[in-house]
Amino acid sequence: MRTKVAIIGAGPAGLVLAHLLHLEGIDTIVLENRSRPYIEHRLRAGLLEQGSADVLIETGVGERLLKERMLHQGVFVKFRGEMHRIDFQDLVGKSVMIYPQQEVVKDLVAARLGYDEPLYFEVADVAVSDLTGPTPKVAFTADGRTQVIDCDFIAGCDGFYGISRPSIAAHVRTFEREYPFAWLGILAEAHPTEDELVYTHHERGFALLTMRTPTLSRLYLQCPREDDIAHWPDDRIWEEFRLRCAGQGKKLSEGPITQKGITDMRSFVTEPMQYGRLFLAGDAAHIVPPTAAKGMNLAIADVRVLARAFTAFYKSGRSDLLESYSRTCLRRIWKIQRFSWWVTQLLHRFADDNEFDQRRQLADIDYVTSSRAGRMTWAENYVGLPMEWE
Ligand code: FAS
Ligand code: PHB
Repeated sequence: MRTKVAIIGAGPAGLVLAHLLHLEGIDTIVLENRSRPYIEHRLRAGLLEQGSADVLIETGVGERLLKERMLHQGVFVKFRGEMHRIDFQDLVGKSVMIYPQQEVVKDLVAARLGYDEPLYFEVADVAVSDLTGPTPKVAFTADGRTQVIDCDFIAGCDGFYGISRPSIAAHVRTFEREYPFAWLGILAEAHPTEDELVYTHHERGFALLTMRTPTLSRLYLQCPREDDIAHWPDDRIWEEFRLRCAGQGKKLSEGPITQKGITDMRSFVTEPMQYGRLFLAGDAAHIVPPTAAKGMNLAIADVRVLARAFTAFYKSGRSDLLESYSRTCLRRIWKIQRFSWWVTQLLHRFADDNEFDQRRQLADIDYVTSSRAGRMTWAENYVGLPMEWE
């Protein structure tokens, strides 16, 4: 098998990259180790920045997004039981939207299969080799047969637990921060409590009210790192949300819980994001705590940079953008790592915080919500920082 760019992983990074390269006439093969139903129903991110949505809309895969997205002009921050709105339109003239990651994946898989380019599901034993030569290879097993792809480049879009980053572990450095808590997330058949998201600081712990549709709510609460979902029957979950979300604002909207799970949190960056002809993108290269809703948006930003670099290589014979891929991505990635860490430390309870730290944290939230400059820093980071060329 032969292609220009072999893409490992059919998440947002791999599928957006494949789509952008298709539009440039650059052939690719996409390898995914899960089934199509699995990746199209896996509950992940919910919030898209305008920049990410624009990529999908402008490249012809945003029709359903335009119909079904829930556009938001701001968010609420709640602390001491008081609601404070951060108005994105007033502060930065932009908005964000709820359009679940699995819907993005469905739209891109449909497009890929529509223009009939190779996308292999349920592959196994993916392995890369010859990364520093002119023809790197990707071996994999599909339908019991081992196959090898000869290619010009490999895009490692296979997420945090994929094989791409480990394949170049000897040639990269990683930087990590773990958090002393996790998120318990639920999907509930209940209309969203408020029209916009509510980020809540409470002495019992952080809570976030978000949504998926006008009749489906997505809610998260901070829980201990090693917590077990078996310890959280539905009535305990709702009781905890009622306690943390008490105060100003509408009464918590409750309903049958259809999914629940615990996600751990980390900040993680790989430098550089490339070795030889292998390029890492998205979660394969970095992870942010989900607090600021940046994971999927960062993945799309990485492949916008990578697609421009591949296009310059094939259209103009330029390799400079490929050589500078990591540097271009990492400058923006570290700013978004900072913001994701900042929102997480601002709103979560840290068990080892003494009374000074607890009062300092409340003053921090009070400053951010009561000062226009404070609200502006939240708004300009949250709606999406500009890409290098913007
Ligand atoms: P992905 O992990 O989405 O995609 C990688 C793909 O590669 C997967 O389909 C995987 O099956 C495949 N793969 C892995 N190993 C492979 C191999 N060896 N061979 C072939 N294929 C392989 N982000 C937010 O912004 N907001 C959120 O609320 C949020 N919630 C999350 C909840 C959970 C439980 C998790 C795990 C992540 C969450 N994220 C959230 C982050 C998430 O949305 C990621 O940032 C986003 O999926 C990144 O996209 P990709 O880089 O494409 O990686
Ligand atoms: C989500 O809808 O899953 C979501 C939204 C905003 C966040 C985190 C998660 O900050």
